[in-house]
Amino acid sequence: MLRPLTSALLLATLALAACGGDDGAGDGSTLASRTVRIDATEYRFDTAAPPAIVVGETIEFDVRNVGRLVHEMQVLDEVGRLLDRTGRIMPGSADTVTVTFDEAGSYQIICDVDDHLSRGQRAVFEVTPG
Ligand SMILES: [Cu+2]
Repeated sequence: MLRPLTSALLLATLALAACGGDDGAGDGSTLASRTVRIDATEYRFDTAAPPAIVVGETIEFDVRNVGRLVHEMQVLDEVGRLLDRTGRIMPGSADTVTVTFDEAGSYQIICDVDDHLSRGQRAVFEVTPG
C-alpha cells in the first residue's frame, strides 16, 4: 500500500513544481505540448482559433499585448480558482504562462488589471475529455 501512494505523491509534487517553475519568466517551457498564441488588447483576448484543448495537455500560452494599456492573463478553472498567470505585460511586449489541464470542463482567462475584467476582458474555453 505504501509504495504506490508514495509514487503518486512524488508525481504530484513534480507536477506542481513543473507548473510553478515558469512564473512570468518568459523563458518558454520544454514541458508544453504546444503553444497557443493569444493577443491581449482593450478589453478582450483574441486568438486565431479556439484552443481545442484535451485533458492531459500542457499548453504554453504566448500572450502578446497588442493594445495601448498594460494587460495580464490569468487562467482560472471551473470554480474560479487561479491556476497560473502571466506577469503584467507592457504594450508591445509578451509573456508566457504554461498550464497543464488535468480535468475536463470550462476554464476562463481574465485580465484583472484595473477595471479590465468588468469591462469584459475575459474569455471562456472548454477542455474536453481525451
Ligand atoms: Cu487588461
